[in-house]
Amino acid sequence: MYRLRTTVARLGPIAHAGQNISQPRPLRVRAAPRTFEPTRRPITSVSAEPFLNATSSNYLEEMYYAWLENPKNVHKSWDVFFRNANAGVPPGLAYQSPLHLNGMSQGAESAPSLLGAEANTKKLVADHLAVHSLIRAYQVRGHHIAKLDPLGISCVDFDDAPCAVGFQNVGFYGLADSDLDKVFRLPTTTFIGGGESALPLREIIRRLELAYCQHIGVEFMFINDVEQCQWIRQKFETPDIMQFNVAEKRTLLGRMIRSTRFEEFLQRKWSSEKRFGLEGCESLIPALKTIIDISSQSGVESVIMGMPHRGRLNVLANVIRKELEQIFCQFDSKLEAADEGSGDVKYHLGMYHKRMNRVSDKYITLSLVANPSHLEAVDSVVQGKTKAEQFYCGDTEGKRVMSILLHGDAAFAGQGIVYETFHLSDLPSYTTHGTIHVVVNNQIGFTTDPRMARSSPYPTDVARVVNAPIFHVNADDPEAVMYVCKVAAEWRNTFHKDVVVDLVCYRRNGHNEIDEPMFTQPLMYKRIKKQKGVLQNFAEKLIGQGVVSAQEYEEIVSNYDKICEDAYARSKDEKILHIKHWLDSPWPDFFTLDGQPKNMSCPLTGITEEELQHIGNIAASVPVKDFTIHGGLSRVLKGRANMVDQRLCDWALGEYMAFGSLLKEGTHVRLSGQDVERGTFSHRHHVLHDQNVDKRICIPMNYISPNQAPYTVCNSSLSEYGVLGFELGFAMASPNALVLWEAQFGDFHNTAQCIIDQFISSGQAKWVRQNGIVLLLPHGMEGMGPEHSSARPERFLQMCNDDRDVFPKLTDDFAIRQLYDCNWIVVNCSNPANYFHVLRRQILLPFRKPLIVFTPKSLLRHPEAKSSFDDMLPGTSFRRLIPDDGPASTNPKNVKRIIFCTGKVYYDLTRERTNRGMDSDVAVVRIEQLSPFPFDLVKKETDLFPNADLMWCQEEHKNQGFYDYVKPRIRTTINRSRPVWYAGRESAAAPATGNKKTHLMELQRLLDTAFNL
Ligand SMILES: Cc1ncc(C[n+]2csc(CCOP(=O)(O)OP(=O)(O)O)c2C)c(N)n1
Ligand SMILES: [Mg+2]
Repeated sequence: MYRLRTTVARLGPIAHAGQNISQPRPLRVRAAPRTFEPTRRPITSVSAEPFLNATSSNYLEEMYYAWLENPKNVHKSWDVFFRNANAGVPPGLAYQSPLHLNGMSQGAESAPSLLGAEANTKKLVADHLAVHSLIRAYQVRGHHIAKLDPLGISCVDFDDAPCAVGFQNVGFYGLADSDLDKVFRLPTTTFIGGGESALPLREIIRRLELAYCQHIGVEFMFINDVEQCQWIRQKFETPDIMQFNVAEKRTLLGRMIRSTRFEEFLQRKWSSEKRFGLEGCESLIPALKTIIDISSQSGVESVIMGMPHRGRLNVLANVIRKELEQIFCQFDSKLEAADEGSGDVKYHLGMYHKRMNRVSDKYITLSLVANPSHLEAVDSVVQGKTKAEQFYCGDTEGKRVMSILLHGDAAFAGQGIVYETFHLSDLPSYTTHGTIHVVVNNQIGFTTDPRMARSSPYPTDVARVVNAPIFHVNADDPEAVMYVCKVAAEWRNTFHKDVVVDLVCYRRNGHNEIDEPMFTQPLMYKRIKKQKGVLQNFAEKLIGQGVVSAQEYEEIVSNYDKICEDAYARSKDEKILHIKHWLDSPWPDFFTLDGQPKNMSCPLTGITEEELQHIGNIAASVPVKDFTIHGGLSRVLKGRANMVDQRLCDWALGEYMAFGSLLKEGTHVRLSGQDVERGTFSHRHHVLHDQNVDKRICIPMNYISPNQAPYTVCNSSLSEYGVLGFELGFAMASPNALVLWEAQFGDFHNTAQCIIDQFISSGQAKWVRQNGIVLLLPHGMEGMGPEHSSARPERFLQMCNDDRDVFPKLTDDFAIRQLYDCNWIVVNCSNPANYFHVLRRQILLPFRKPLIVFTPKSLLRHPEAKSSFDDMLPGTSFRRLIPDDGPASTNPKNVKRIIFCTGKVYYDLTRERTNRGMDSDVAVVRIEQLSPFPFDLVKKETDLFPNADLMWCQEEHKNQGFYDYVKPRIRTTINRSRPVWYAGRESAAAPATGNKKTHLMELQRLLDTAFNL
């Protein structure tokens, strides 16, 4: 094998050299005479071996393999050539004309007959090469002419790339009609021979047409891996490979009946209700079921699915097997909502169901992730959830848990998140070991034609970036669909890589059932109206084949109709809608049986001195032997060791303490985002790199305790939308993990806005699903210009669900109740201890809420922004508000002003206050938890300083930052008895100036305002 590789490799450059100088082969008219050199030209290094061009290299490889097996397998001329090449004869000299072989006389008198022999050999080689090219053309471009479109109107534009296949095009390859009955040896890169190694050209073409140009179009030749290509060829080229027995056909028919009759039932009962029906793509249901059957047979126990609106109810009913009455009752407008939150419409809700798979006889769990209207947004969420399930069950190769993503044609091509998700597919910390993508390609997006909706020929071209094979299939041929899905599932379970099934279909109705498609696609819809239903066609076919009788068929149909009718009758009894029944990720052990928190208290979050010391020591050391770290890093670790000696923490060490202690307590911690391993600001260094050994790394956090939970820290791809969605999905799988996503700078979160708006802030209200994801958003005005300053706190605060005008009832458990009621928690910690506590609280709470943390930049190294171990010991906890603890607090009646602030500006304010000698006049109070707003603690402060005026100070511009959120809440707290003044930057369009001097001037101005009493 090694010898083969090296020889072929050695031949490679010659081949290319040959290609460079050889003339392009002229495009021939049919059966044009072939031009061969009648005599050998003088040998030059490359022109002597013109057969070694790129097209023929596969043929050459063939010959070479055959020669390796036995030199007699090939013509003598090849034998000599390979012997010479193997012996290292330089390019151009390895080839010897057959004329000169076998000790033949080179006398002038024998020349004419020998010349004829040479010409024959060359023609033989050239014809084989031509046949090989033809086979290859089918493999590469057969899908161009496959009959994929049930309507026959497809306008897939291949930019006029020629697809010269078929009997009529043999001349293109230099073959003639007279060659059609000649027998050609088949290359090993095809399986059309079945058991035969040679076939007449006519049969070769016939078999290739069957394999590549019927109802299945296979796109795969861009895959670099030979084994994978061969695998696919074998699946589609092997003669008669697409065979189904009677039982399989009957199962398929049964599934088609369910799929079709379900939509018809809904149409009959609720003709004017939106349901985004599947009509025109009914074979989606058997497609998914086939994928699930095959996957279950190969050991998959859990399938996580994400899908858009189209056919969703049908998938719930017939794939996941949600009780029909639960679906039907959703159409009842009088149904009362039983759960908290606003709920969502029926075609967005999720589902989780464990059932027996009849084909494999094994249990399988199916879940459909709830999703917003935003098409494709759920893609990376599904991937994250899948990854988490794989992680928690130790499925490192994706053999037990897998994902299926469904797409619409317009959305798959149009939405960038699709591309971002594909790019996660092969990254070690993000791979789910292969996703099966199914595209409902109804050749329309709402009212827009594909030619206006994408620039690529197929909607699926985006998948080519990861070399995923793409199987296009005419969805009006259920057997072809079933076969393709079987192959897709086998592919995924063999290679653990993504694969795409493109169901080319049509949409029988408008975008929804009340839309009129004739306004915009009149001709298409005239055609659709004439289109016979796929079930009808298929049933007729099977009845014709005697697989099922007409009577039997009618019976199966009426049986299913009755099932629907009975469920409909039962659905009338449902009076209350439980969104909880539509939960995609239940956490049964975390909640009580009713889905409530097990208690309403949160333990204190401090840890012992020993733990602090131990984790600190780990953070300051390299826990493996013979590991050379960078000199600069040695200084960082030394600095940490010094801090531990002094019982101090900076921000990075505080984070270390939080993660380390949670890990020690058995909580998995996963930190993901761009450059998080080192930290954008070079402060974290959670992954150490050996300076002498390539790729040798050490993660000290995994050396805290023998029984600790694993720590995952992973630099992500440069994507926010994709990666945040992924982490949200990861956090969905289990409540017992601290899952954090860090933005490189806070403002970059806006490219993930869809995940924040549609899932994080409103997910629980819509889908009664809790999620404890943590967003770390570096924020702060450091004079670094508009792009890196603001994590846009105003946006997060504006989406908080607490009422600014209502002063809440202060009960003993007010703080935790408030957390329970909120849609998310927004904090801006001013010191490492508080950051430590809020991270730990996130896990120790008896419920889960998303946590938004504005994190610092310059404070990472600010000498004052350090915390003592004392603030992290048992008995300590997160401080929602940090009161002034200086001179002002000792004589509160004399205090003239309370400045409320949050985050880094606190340090500017206290420095300025001291500089001005106003420590007794002004109290500076930090609000660390902005939302839910600490009404109780703010009231304490305003009560404490009765004679002080109130001010909110922020470094952000007035129309940004925290002001608009905080001010009305402070006013509500004091019953609007005092004004709340503002010190901060003026309103502006950009978040910050790009000019350092202006920045400092603005800062001074706001400090002047703050202390202008
Ligand atoms: C991100 C996003 N943009 C716009 C829409 C509005 N919209 C809903 S369906 C639809 C067309 C979708 O077409 P396609 O993906 O082909 O799915 P089909 O409805 O044809 O099954 C559009 C534009 C949306 N839901 N999400
Ligand atoms: Mg569409």
